[in-house]
Amino acid sequence: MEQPVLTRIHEKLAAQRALYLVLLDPDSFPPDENARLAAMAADGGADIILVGGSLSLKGGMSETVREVKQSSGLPVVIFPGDLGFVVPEADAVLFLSLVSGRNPQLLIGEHVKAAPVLRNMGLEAIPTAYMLVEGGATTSVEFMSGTRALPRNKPDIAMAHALAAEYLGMQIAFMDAGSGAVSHVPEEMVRAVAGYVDIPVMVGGGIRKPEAAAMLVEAGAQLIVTGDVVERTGDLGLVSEIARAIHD
Ligand code: 1GP
Repeated sequence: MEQPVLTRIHEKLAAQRALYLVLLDPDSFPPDENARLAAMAADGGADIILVGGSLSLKGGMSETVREVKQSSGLPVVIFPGDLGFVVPEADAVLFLSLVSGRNPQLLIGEHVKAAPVLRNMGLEAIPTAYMLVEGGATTSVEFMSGTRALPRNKPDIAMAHALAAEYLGMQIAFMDAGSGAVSHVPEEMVRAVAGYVDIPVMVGGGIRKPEAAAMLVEAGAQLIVTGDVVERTGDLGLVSEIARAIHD
């Protein structure tokens, strides 16, 4: 299977130390407002737009993805809570396995349902290990998935999960403290995991400041995700500063 978006990620990582992914949630804003935020993110230096979330109460994935893609000119990758988020307008989908949990539905069950749908849509699947990390509050992912987060003070547990995911063939290790987390994934955990696996480490959840993004990249994160801070502030200056902190 061809993987143009994943290939592009690796090409960019050969030239710059990390990439900036901005997450937009179709439940937060209507498509035109998300399109405006996506254009702002692109101006600010974002590399990829993620669209998705844990729950979809309002729908609107197709319109959002179409408008976000058009306004930003960036690759749009779905960050799915479930199969309902998958639409053919996107460039790729994070094919997430919730490896920090022990819920078989989120380790293989949903994938069996999703795989033929992705194939029929011609959507690139990026096999991604999703590791939920304690962030100081109960997250939507924790509640919806019925799984526990990895303890934030146990880097060894995170290391073993990421390595197992790599050995299972997953292409990205995504450590997420969940949207709006009080505390982002600890620097020490990122450093430990990034030094232990060969696949790129993605980090998200509770990253609100350029300094935090820079510190996590310094620790070895190659893909940094912010959602909440972009949605709440819509501030081009702040997004540009975060992008610079990630890239430079
Ligand atoms: C959540 O990692 C993403 O899954 C983004 O988190 O909204 O806290 O930036 P924030």
